[in-house]
Amino acid sequence: MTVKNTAGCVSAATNAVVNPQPQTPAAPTVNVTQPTCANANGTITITAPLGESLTYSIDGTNYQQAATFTAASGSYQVTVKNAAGCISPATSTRINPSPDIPSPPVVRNLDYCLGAAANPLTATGQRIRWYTSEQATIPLPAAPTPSTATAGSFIYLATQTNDAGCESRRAPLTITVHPLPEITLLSSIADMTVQEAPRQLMATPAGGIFSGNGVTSSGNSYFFNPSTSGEGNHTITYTYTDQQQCTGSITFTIRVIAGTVDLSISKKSENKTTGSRESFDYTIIATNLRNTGATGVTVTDRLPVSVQYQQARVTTGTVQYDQVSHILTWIIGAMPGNTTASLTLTVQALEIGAVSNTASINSREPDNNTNNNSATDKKIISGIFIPNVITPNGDGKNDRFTIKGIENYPGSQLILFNRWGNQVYQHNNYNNQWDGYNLNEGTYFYILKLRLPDGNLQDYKGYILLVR
Ligand SMILES: [Ca+2]
Ligand SMILES: [Ca+2]
Repeated sequence: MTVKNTAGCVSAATNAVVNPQPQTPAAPTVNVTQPTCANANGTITITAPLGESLTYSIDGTNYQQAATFTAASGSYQVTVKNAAGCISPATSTRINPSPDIPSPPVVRNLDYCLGAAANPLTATGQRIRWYTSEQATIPLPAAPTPSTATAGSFIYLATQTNDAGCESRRAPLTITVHPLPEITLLSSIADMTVQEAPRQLMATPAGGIFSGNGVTSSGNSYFFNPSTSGEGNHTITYTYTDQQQCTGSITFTIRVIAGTVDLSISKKSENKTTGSRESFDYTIIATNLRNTGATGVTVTDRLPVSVQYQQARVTTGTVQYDQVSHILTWIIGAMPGNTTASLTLTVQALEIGAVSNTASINSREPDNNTNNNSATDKKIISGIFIPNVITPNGDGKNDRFTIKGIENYPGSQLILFNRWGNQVYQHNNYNNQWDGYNLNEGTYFYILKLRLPDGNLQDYKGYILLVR
């Protein structure tokens, strides 16, 4: 450039350069990614023009070097500015509203007891999917059925998916498998005898229920009663349900055995002179000598044929009499320790002579002293019977002149005479030994001088026929 004044003088020249007009960038080309189920925002990416000196804006105000914008739903004017500050025409673009994401489905935590049956899980929502963890990428093929084989807690997660195909966040469902209550039996399982007192049953945790043969309860207490269960092995179950409604149980066995007892019996006939056809009483006393009870106590008495049963009265139990076998059975049943029971038996004497009668006692339990389990009474039915024939032929019948009852009158004298009045036999303490030895068949006359208990003699006279 030069300057010239009015005198026409021209200055030295100064160089000046005018640059060409800067270029304005072209309207940008954009690639839009719309919001998805997974991404609520879309993205706007400028694909051209690109260059290190260019900056980008989607609002016309704020420019950035990065060519990608994260953008919420809305309309955007995308421009490019070059280093000269020239701004391109705007390219309009639009980010769609983000699709609806459903809320997680409604699930309910579950509690199980160890080993309990379980059903497939359920959740409330649409198109439920199940996952084993938050990280799992592939849903389970079907609703899972939780295992109750091991105690502990674990989770499954559920989603729902709406009609647009958007899947919710995962809702965790906690499954807790509770262990069963651990039960410990506190009471003894030692053998018991039938007559033992009931044993209290105890286990921990307390508050459960005992059941089984022989088990009784009183309030919250349980007992095992061996007299109810009887002998044998008895299985008892204790069942306890805890706060989680989990039930545990144990079973155990108590063996009930027959304990030993010591029963005794006494038998005494009435102390009175009794003749044939007269009645008299026996008193039978059964005693339990131990302080433990006996069960199934029975007294047996086979009456001799020389007496006739008339009646029986008992303080306890029942009496049966068999007319054929002559066996009297006195069923006492249970007999507490240190007790007695008595039976008064009335009979009629049928024959003269000694009547021996034995009664015996037994119980369900073994008796450890059987020496006192039977008692015999001997009673003399007074009077004598003198036959009128003897047949000493060795056949065992009437071979001797047998005077029934003579043994009860020691010192009695027997004298025999033949038909001519000659004495043929004499014995001062006759004991049924005369058999007509050395005498002819025929009729003989006898005199029996019976020595009475008071020492006096009573004479019996008559005829005896001797036949061989
Ligand atoms: Ca005994
Ligand atoms: Ca004979």
